[in-house]
Amino acid sequence: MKITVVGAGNVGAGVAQRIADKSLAREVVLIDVVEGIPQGKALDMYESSPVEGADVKITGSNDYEPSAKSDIVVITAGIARKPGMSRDDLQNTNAGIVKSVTEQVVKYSPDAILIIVSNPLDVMTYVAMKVSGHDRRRVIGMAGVLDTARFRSFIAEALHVSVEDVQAFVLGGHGDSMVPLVRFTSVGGIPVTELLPKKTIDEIVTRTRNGGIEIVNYLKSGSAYYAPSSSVTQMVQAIVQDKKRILPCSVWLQGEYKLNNVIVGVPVKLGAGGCEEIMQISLTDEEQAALAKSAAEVQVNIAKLKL
Ligand code: NAI
Ligand code: 2OP
Repeated sequence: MKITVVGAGNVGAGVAQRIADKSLAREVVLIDVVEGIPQGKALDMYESSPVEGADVKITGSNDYEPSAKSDIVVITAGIARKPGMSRDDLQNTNAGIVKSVTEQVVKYSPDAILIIVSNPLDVMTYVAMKVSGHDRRRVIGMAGVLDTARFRSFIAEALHVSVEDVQAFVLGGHGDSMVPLVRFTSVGGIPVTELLPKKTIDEIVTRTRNGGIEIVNYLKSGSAYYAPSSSVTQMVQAIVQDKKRILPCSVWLQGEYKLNNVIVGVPVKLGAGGCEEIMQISLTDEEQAALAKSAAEVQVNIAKLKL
């Protein structure tokens, strides 16, 4: 396995390091436009490998040639939010960046599976899909794993239980109207509604929706990267090890969940083939309406793109 991470900033460097530490690839290539940054970070990571016990070759570059024939490419290039900015405020700048990055990625690694991270996530996944010409199995956006991790950690905190025992998923676009599905949330198999009062669950849903901005308001100079890099790495692991994990990912929908021509988060089977299947579940009218609202917001932003 050869994995390239484009964007050697907070998320990209974290992803490269986690992939290397878990020995998920023989070779990791880190790419960025800023001279010296990917090279320096990659060398620093490589020097940690004797301590971590991971035999992974990690290199950094400002061009794409060293990334040739990658199996997976993670795209984190772009600008991040600062206080007062929404993810949508990043759209014009990041669309240009993701377009040019995808063109290079496809030129050097035509067979790679692409995992998109740059925001606004669902729209940038659309940009990568259009520019690459790949079908939806090979262009997958990361957001649902992160939003679900936030939801799960807040529930575990409220109940003083292990995070491992909290199962949940969040559907929809990676924005304020994402849809945490309380009905499918359980703790050790027990529905969360049996364990927490509605008021607490509602507060956790709201905190999950605002999970990104909560971190931005603390950091001020950028956005979250520890949980995002963990979330990307879980998706990479599912593909590398053909685990067939069921994870919420942003993919192109063609009639699934009564949605057409839009990218939003839905439960997906992730394995060696990328997005191998979209898992369909019946939603209540209220859940369906919330998902449709979230998807409509993504569609409005897709329509604003000039590719
Ligand atoms: P960052 O600013 O730390 O890193 C971004 C990197 O991209 C910088 O090193 C920059 O030089 C590089 N870059 C810019 N243009 C480039 C180009 N054309 N080619 C290659 N590299 C280029 O930002 P951070 O925190 O790493 O976030 C990256 C992106 O991921 C942002 O758009 C952010 O909003 C998004 N994000 C998305 C999440 C999600 O759940 N989908 C979670 C966290 C971040
Ligand atoms: C987040 O939710 C920045 O979208 C990113 O933290």
